[in-house]
Amino acid sequence: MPNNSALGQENRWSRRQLLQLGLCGAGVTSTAALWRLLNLKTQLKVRVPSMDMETTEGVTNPMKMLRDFDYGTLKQENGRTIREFHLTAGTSTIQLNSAVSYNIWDLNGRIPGPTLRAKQGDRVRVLFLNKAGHAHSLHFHGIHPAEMDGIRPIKHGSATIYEFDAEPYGVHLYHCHIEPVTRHIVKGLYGMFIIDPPTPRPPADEVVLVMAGYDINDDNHNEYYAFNGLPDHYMHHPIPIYQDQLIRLYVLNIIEFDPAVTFHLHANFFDVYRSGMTLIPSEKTDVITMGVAERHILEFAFRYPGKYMFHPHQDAIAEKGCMGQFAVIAQ
Ligand SMILES: [Cu+2]
Repeated sequence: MPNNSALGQENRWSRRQLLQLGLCGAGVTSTAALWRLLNLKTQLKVRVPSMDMETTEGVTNPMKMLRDFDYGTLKQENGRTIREFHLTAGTSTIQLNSAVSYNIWDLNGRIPGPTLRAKQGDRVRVLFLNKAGHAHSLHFHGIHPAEMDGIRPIKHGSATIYEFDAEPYGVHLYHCHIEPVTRHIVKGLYGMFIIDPPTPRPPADEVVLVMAGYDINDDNHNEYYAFNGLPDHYMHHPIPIYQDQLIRLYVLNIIEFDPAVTFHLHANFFDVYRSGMTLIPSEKTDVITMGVAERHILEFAFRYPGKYMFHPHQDAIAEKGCMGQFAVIAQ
């Protein structure tokens, strides 16, 4: 395949072409903004490698979770778009490694829970059914009335409805808010909640990474860590992406008991959209610090094929399972 991406053409655009795109002069000067505008202008076709989905099954399936977005069911009511989601809490056992299993609470039979996705301005309706044998709730990050804040316990066998407007756009999250919250999160009740901006972001291969910890002996320290549910999974099954393809990572840190972790990408730099709440990146770096519940959009493309690690640069955490690789495929 010829290299026809905006990234590949970055150095070949003439001043005249840039003027045509309005990129010269006092306005846009950053490389990131240039890529973004070129993307918008050229409407590049996004290529996503096929993946082996058979690597794991059931509650933990990190390969499936990478690009699995739940857009809910669309309904029209009184002239408004309603986006209805169904979330059921249950119980499961996961295998952290060949010797260690751990009892968790799951949402819709998975850990992390589904990546919910709406567009700014939609009415979001979440039907929550608790079958997890203990009182739970779903607390969404975002702007909503107090009665929709998800701090009221929903008993086992009961259901409730959370309904609010999707705002503001960004990368948000939801999680159980029943005390001890640390315990309810460590045992699996969390997920990402993406609200897309009114004007869609440029085309990209979009990938979700949720960083979490497991405190299996209840000592308020994590013994294991994971991206998307399973320790070291992407280390042994690297995530396939294409060379020169814009990658849009949605990254969430939901690791309890550690005050903050970083996310570091090897052999590259990424544009940061803090909390996903901007359309213009605020910085470019190769390591970013996230406190608990912080999340960002990180955008990058790889110039060279090969395998590249990503992990927190708290290497003790990386060495306990929060470790993965991208496998960059030549095109
Ligand atoms: Cu809970």
